[in-house]
Amino acid sequence: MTTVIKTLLSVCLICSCLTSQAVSDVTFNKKRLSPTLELARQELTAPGILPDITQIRVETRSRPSDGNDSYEITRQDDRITITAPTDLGALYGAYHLARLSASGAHVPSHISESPAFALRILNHWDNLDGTIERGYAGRSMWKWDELPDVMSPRYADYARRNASIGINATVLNNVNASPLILSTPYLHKIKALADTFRPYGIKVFLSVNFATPMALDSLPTADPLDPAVQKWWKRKADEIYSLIPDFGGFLVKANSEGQPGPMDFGRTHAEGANMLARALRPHHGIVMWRAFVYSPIDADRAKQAYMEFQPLDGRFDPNVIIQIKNGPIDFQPREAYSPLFGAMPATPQMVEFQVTQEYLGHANHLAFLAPMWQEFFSQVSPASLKAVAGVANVGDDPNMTGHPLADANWYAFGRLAWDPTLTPEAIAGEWIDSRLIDPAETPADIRRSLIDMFTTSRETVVDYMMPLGLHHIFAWGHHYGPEPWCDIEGARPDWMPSYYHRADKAGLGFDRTPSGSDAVSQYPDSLRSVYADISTCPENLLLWFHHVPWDHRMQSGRTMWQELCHRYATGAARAARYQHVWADARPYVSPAIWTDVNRRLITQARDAQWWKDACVLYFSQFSSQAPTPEVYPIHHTLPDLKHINLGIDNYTNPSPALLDSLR
Ligand code: GCW
Repeated sequence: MTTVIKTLLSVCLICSCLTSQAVSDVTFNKKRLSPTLELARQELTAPGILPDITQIRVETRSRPSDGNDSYEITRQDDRITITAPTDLGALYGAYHLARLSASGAHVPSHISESPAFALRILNHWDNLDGTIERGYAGRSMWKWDELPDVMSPRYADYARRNASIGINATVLNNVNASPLILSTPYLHKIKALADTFRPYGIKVFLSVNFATPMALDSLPTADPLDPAVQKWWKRKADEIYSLIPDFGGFLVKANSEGQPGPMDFGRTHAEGANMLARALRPHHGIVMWRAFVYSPIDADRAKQAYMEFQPLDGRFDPNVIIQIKNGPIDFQPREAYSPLFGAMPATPQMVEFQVTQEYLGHANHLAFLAPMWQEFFSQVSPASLKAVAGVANVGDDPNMTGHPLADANWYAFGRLAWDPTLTPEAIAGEWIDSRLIDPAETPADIRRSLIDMFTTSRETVVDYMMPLGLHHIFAWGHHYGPEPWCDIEGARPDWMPSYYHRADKAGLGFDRTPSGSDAVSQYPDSLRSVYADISTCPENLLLWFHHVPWDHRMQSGRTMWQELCHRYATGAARAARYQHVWADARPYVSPAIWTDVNRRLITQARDAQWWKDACVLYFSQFSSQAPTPEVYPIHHTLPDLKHINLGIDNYTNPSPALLDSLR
């Protein structure tokens, strides 16, 4: 396969070798193929797929009671059989073969697959005006002004890309939801999308604004206990299902960051969620109710979701799932897991990951996130969760993800939602082999270095942004550059970096032990004691849980200050080294992708310098110690950095004054 052809892989998953033949004999036990089986047939007869195979037989039993997405693949010599209880299972089997084929891998004699989670869902934060909150890959894919009359072919591409990695649901709009999404004209647009996605096994969900009855139909209240409000939601649910019979349900951000919710009417989250759940229940719909809240009751933001939700355990209807971000604060480069997981045994829970890189360098930095999600699953058992959601990194950019390598995060999300035991190395290898290089033509050491670059990249970002458990020291608003000094008059204290880093002459970090905010007590006993003790707390979370003296001795033998300098220096150095890995890979990657990624890696390395310089210079004012030698060269001065505000807009469109200040 030539590297140029690989360029096309972002829109065409199976295009192996265009000159070779298709599998000549693909047969089905069913006489009439459903749209889903028709898609499977297309995948299995695509040119170049499985050059060693002559025959593929697809056996589906379609017993709806089996209702799962599992499949088996058996191979005997040059013949393959896919067996699945449902048509969708067969399609997943076809995608599995397509994946193996695209990466040139051998088809083993037996494969048996069944997803760990029944619901594997993307959350789009797309607004109806075409913008995407925290989106870095262009504008929204959904062309609301054209729908339902004009159907972009990209809708089917999108569905295929999801289905090919096992994603089976999507929330189309931002959790900061416009009430208009539930208006009848919009429902017709959504129906058109749902019809396109259905053969791919993708169910549509919507984010809803809790006050929609007031905004759309002038009801005087949205009180969940008011019968007129309940009736309004029931009617709305009936209307939705009359158009989209397999509609999935609602995602709700309530009483958070200005969004309306049941608490505006003196009701609880449970009362609000149950009211919506009862409207959906006759249609088998569900409510995903987010636990991302800021409660006024406690100073430590890391404790708030737990304090607000844990007491409601057992009060939610069975078709409500509480959707919890992986960490207790907000998608930071590294967080401890949210203690709400496992703390509500009588309530279904699901995790929300962020695939879009709001806090990890947007579409400029390479940060392969499988290691982060794997870390989460090593702490929270997948078996304790009902579902997995990922905030999408998808937009209308030609490659859909902005950074060409960010497609690997979309891919990794789908693969881990299917099988959370997959290792980051395995996922990176699959993606690199099938979408970036031709493994047969790429030297093993180059392939290995690419996999290493992927699997170390998240830790690299942690090191140059927020090592040792530091968190939320981002620049105001855009969350791109560093601004540990940020101080906005009148803003919420828990949006200020100093709230989190707490730097002073004594040390650095947030004391969450019993002598501090006591957030450690929200964890199970076994962990509480580990986290609460500075000598047993994992060092990668040290400043998350402790206010640590500058001269505290670390495992490396360095003091905390020296270790901090060391992490910033190694993070920045590693980011710079990725350019060499990429340079070596140049002959094996398509020129367009190579050039694009190269440009972004240069930006990333420069940003890593900014982070290192800003944080080390800023914190040295408190440590009263000079940066260690490995931090040098230091390229900027603190006054310059403060003056610049390191915003993404400043950075991508630098003003002459900014450029001057950097010279
Ligand atoms: O991560 C923060 C973001 C907001 C987002 C919010 C949330 C959609 O900065 O942009 O709003 O979390 O998850 O609701």
